[in-house]
Amino acid sequence: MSKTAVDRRKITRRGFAASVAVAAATGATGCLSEAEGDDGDEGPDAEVEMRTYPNQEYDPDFVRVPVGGTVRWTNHSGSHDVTAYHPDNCGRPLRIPEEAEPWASSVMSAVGDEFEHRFEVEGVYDYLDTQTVCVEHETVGMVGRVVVGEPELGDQPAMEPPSDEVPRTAATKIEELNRRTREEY
Ligand SMILES: [Cu+2]
Repeated sequence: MSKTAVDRRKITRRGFAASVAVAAATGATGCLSEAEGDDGDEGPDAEVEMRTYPNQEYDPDFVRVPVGGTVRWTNHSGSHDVTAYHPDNCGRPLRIPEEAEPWASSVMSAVGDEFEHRFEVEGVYDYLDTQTVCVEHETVGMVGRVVVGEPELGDQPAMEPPSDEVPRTAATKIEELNRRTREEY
């Protein structure tokens, strides 16, 4: 039931974005190929659902986007946020590129609530659900990863083993993400 609501909203928003892009491009050129229409689409490069049911998780927990690409997180169930692993956020350890700006969404509680972030700096980014009280969903392993571009893995704080401050379930997840990231290279 709620799944349907999320899907419909995505489709509606996509359709709207695509039609705006087509109208703008057609107005400028009077002619539009399908490829140009795709370029004009303002939709995200990757989409992630935030779930409480059946599991407390970001789904998928690992996405890749090009440099300058965007990720959209949409709430499926429960309430969650999307917060960069960074000392500015609840004093979490640094697990995003050193040159990148940390971000923190507000808590999203309604089905279909969305947050979008653009990634301008190449690298590996880990994020967590802080629930504004800083650890609640991290303790159940609600963490995810975005790989932007094709970074040199040896330079990435996110590729370090998780420090002792990271709760056990989240640390296990991060170790798994590190394995999967290395396997892709
Ligand atoms: Cu959560």
